Amino acid sequence: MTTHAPVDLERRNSLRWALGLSLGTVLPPLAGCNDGSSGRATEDTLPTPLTLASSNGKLSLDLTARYSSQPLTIAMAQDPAYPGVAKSVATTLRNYNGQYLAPTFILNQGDTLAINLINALPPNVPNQSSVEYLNFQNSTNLHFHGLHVDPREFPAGIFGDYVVDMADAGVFPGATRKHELHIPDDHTAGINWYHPHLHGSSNGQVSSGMFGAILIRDKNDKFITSPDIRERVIFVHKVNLNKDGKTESFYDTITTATSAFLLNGAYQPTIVMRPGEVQNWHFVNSASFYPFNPVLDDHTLLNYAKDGNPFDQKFKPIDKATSTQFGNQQWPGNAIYPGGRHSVIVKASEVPGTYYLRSVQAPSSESKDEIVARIVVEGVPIGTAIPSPANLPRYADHAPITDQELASHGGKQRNLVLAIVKYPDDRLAKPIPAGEDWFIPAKDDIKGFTDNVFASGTVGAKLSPFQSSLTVTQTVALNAVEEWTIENMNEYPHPFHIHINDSYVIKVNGEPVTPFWADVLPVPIWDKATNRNGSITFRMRFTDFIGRFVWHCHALDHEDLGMMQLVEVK
Ligand SMILES: [Cu+2]
Repeated sequence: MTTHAPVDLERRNSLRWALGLSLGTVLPPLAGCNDGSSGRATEDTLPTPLTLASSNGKLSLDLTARYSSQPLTIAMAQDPAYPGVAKSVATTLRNYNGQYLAPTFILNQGDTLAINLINALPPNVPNQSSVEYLNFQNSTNLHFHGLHVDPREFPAGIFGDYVVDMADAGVFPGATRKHELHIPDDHTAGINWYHPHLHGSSNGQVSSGMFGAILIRDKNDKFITSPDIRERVIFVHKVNLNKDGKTESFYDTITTATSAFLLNGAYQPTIVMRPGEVQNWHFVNSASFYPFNPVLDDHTLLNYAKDGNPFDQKFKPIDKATSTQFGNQQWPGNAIYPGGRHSVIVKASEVPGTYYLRSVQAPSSESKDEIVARIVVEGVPIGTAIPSPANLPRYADHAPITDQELASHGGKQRNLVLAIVKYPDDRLAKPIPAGEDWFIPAKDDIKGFTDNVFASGTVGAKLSPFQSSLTVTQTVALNAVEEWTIENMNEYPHPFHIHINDSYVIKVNGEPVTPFWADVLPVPIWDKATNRNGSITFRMRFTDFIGRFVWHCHALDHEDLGMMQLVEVK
């Protein structure tokens, strides 16, 4: 990968101070090394997160959750036209380090990431909800989505990728938590991200803007070698603002109108490329519910990694034709569901002009086509070669999981299901545990959510929501290899996510697909005509780490309402 000289010392030192950065380096924005002599007339307006890199194997910093105020230009309609109708809104939102865009961390394999998570949010507001566990909107914690690291608090007081907090615990306003993560020497190179994961407050906090990227580098990675290839982290996000420009409560996240997509906080920004230029984009969907299904007019996006997992030395081309089709299935497998990441190579047309990046409607999606960015191709042509997919790195722990390996490592099969059911329903476990509110009461007047129970469970057994229970529902032996099938009882492709270990997808609706590694999987929807649940089947290696972590729906509103369960590896 490209390396860059650090920014000048004075600026770096003041940034270090402002960031509470004790070990590590502030890098200039991720970029290729085009020097401005390219004859560009148009300004590139896609915001760039600050980039912090490890030095001597360590990145150590304070990450402070607090409110900050900034104007955001947002549009409420998903506009298929450019420019869309947008307005500037004064917002006051929870985010990290007082910036709408949190820093990107760059780490090498084998590095240590030490974070002092400081909760500088104001006290929790009592009685925002009659559902007790939704009253901790300013308590928080931290998840490192996509990292294969220790999930425990070990030793005492030092937290790994630990999210096993009760809703009324976690990191309270005024409290701090120390995280220390050791990235394995053979960790996959690619895009991951960090965000809060406290049951009940994750949707409000992530919606507000509490998220940032983590790029893992592999020094032996030969895929991108040209310094002319600009790398960009692109968070695709939607906001839910109340009349005061805030996202205060869980209710604000589901009872206010959802904005059109913002890219790194900007509405329909302009990305400038030279004719023939190659760029490397990492899309991260940090929206709560909606898929991002990218199509660039007159171009093919060369998808080379899903969820930070490089494909097996080939590209998956993304264009209008592939946006609704996955193999022979009508399944939104090419769309980026909440939590998911696509890394793509894009080579600008040789023909100067304006092209539009769209999020097009995915199968089984409520979203509409919208223009999310303008791509202006201008200036002096540059004939950058497309990196060869034959150079995509391979990792031993992401080798295909064969039938033989599965059989020789336990090979347990589990059938799980994600479900929203209307209360009461015989499929739900009964009775309702004392003191647990299982569903949104009608008196809270939440359109569409009243009496819905957001649950999950084992196929053939009763369903239950997570709520405040920290009961382990699946126990796995360390080093086991298992095959899990996740079913979906609804008409929304709940994006299944499991922490710590990646999934090797082998089947969709029981039909074999070209296998691939992922950590966010939209599960095909329930089929009305045949009354059959949709399903996805994958294999997992439970290597390296014991401890408790979660699997859940990454539509964070569903997660907060209970569509989550605990797994323990021991
Ligand atoms: Cu869901």
